[in-house]
Amino acid sequence: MPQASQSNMTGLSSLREEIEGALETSLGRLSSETPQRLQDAMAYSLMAGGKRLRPALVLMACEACGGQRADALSAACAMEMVHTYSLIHDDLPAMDDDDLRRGVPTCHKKFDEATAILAGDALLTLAFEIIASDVQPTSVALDCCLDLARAAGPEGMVGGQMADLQAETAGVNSLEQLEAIHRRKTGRLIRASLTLGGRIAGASPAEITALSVYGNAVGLAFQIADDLLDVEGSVDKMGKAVQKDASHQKSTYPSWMGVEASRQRAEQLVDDACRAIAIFEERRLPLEELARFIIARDH
Ligand code: GRG
Repeated sequence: MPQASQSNMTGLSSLREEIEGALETSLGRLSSETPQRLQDAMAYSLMAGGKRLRPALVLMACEACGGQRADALSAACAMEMVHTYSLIHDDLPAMDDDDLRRGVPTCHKKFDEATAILAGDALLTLAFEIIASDVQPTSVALDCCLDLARAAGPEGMVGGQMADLQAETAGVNSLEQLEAIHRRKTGRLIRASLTLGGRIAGASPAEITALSVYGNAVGLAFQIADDLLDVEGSVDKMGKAVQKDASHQKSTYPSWMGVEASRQRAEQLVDDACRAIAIFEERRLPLEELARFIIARDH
């Protein structure tokens, strides 16, 4: 198995440039009907950097299934827009109340709360507009919209965020409950990134299943890595506050099973993910490398 270090992610680095360009272009499509302040706030958060993992997963899944990357670029941008909306809203005083995100002041700090709420709303809706208008044929666009709505909505990310907020006061009673929250809050969007890429490539049902199994495992591994980085990471590298979980006595993988067992669980999940994509043969390699990067990263 190839080892992913912090620096050998050439695949991800070059995709990142392509994704940044496509994101710029997609914002450039907004007309003067969109108030300038709203455009500025959307662009501020969307273009503030970030690892671009979800759009990279869309593109890699598309290529793993034999599709053309260019056909999946709009869906990749849409996925990053939904992710960025979730970060903007999560940072608001009513939720996590964070001042720093992606190494810069959070959207509501740079602008104001109302503008940040609207910038998040605008990115979420623009994502669906982009898929509906750009993905061909229409039946595939519909499938992509459905996958994304189910992943981001009440049974997915928004539901997971609600459950997470409730758990802050009611507590978490088991590791299974913690996993169920994470599967919805972060896992579903990661899984949808893969199925969107697959659908655009015309993947078979077996290929969509393989991508979903990989997505579930990688999504959970990503969350465990995020919990570990909150314990061991630095503000400089992460571009956001760290050690927030412990100071809020939040249930996390390290708090349930300790740092070493958490790391082992993440490694086991990545192995499971890599096994699931064996059907893609040589074309599985970028996805395999990304899975290993997700738990080796320092930000
Ligand atoms: C507000 C509807 C709503 C949902 C919020 C995703 C989320 C749900 C909250 C973010 C809080 C958080 C720290 C979640 C843990 C995992 C996560 C999503 C981290 C941020 O994603 P990265 O590391 O960020 O991919 P970049 O900046 O690299 O894109």
